Amino acid sequence: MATIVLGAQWGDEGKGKIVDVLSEDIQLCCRAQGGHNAGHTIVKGGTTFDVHILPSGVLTEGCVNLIGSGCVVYVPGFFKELEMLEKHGIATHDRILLSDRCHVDLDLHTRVDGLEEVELGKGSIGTTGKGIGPTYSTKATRSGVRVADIFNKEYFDEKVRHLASGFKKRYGSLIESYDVEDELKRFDNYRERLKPFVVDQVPLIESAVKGNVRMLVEGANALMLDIDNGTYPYVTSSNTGLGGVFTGLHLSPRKVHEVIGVVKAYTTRVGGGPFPSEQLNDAGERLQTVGKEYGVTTGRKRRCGWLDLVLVKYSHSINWYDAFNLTKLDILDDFDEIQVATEYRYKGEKLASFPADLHVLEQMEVVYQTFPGWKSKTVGLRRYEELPDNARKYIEFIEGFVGVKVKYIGTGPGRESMITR
Ligand code: 2SA
Ligand code: GDP
Ligand code: MG
Repeated sequence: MATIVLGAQWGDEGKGKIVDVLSEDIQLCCRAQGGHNAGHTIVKGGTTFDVHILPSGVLTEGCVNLIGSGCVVYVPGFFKELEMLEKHGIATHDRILLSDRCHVDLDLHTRVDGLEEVELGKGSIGTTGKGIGPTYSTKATRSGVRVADIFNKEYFDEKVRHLASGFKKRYGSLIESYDVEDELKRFDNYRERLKPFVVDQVPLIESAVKGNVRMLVEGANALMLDIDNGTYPYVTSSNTGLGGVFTGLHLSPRKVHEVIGVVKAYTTRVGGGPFPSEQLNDAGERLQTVGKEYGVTTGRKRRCGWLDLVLVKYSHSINWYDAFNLTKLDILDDFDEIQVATEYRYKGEKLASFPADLHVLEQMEVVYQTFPGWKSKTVGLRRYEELPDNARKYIEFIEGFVGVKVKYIGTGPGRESMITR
């Protein structure tokens, strides 16, 4: 049976930390979608680890980690992360697996990612520039290459040359300096190094399910970045919600033990697009600086705002969370007042849910409820009873509003700074 951890907002809720904590009791930790656009930070024994394509169970001895078929993989990035682990004395062989059905994110895709951003101009999505959109695009148009193809050199080279010549026609001089032969030569190098990590995921998951292996699935990005359910087109190019787990991992929905939604105690978003509860004021700046809200992959400042429960409720109506991990509660410790978005109004009417129409999102009014702050340190607390009254009221309001129990509460970046109820 699988426990699934999913981001409930726009990402960077702190999925890496809870996955690391839960992986202690887990045999197989999996990623199902996304690529090295993700940035998951784990603070363990005073050391900070950032993983991008590797699942956050990699630091746990005895936990095998799988990059599932729905992911896109930038091979040089994969090796870079392995090297980072090896530098810390963490074993990689036999415990990191890569599905042969993953699509390969090439340097070619990265080059084109940048160009599509430039073309979009003002309405730019603000991608991580890691080639994610172009790789999922070539997957959808059936012109991409998969990890399995890497091992059939002739076929792989021909497919990549074909892809490159198509892109050269489309982008002309803009990608003149891209040399496909250079990229293919690099793959000659990777081929043998990559082989020991590659698996056929289908029988692997089948036997894991039949053998009652304890599985943990780590969502990357988050529901509001889901290509179907997020704030399209300001989204990533995969299904970051619950659905993506089943297609990306070949896992049956009947084999799910629990879905845990990770909710930051306020809201952040990195990149362009609508953000109803964004605070372009002192409160937003404070959340950004106190919360150290910088992108783990790109270093960009994250946009910040109050917790938006209309959004979290919408997220729940798609992912059906069994429990929440509320993170970064400690970041609110010094605020006199804390606001929470509880209603959207458009042309005088209350909206029933998070709207799809970007114009409505732009014009609607956001209604907030104000809570008194707790003005005392929660950093490092580990028992619910130790939390100040106002912090507990805040948590219980969230539970009541969305109808999901807050089972885990983050009180600091370290794995030990967690309240479990
Ligand atoms: P892309 O690169 O095509 O997936 O970008 C499309 C949108 O998805 C957003 N996105 C993210 N949002 C939050 N966190 C992400 N990971 C990094 C982190 C982000 C970083 O952990 O901090 O370092 O900037 C992530 N990855 C993609 C992206 O901002 C676009 O809005
Ligand atoms: P992810 O993409 O969801 O895994 O989240 P990120 O790792 O991108 O961003 C979350 C950041 O918050 C990381 O720097 C974490 O170390 C940090 N973090 C996670 N939980 C907590 C918490 O409860 N309190 C504090 N102060 N930091 C946290
Ligand atoms: Mg992140």
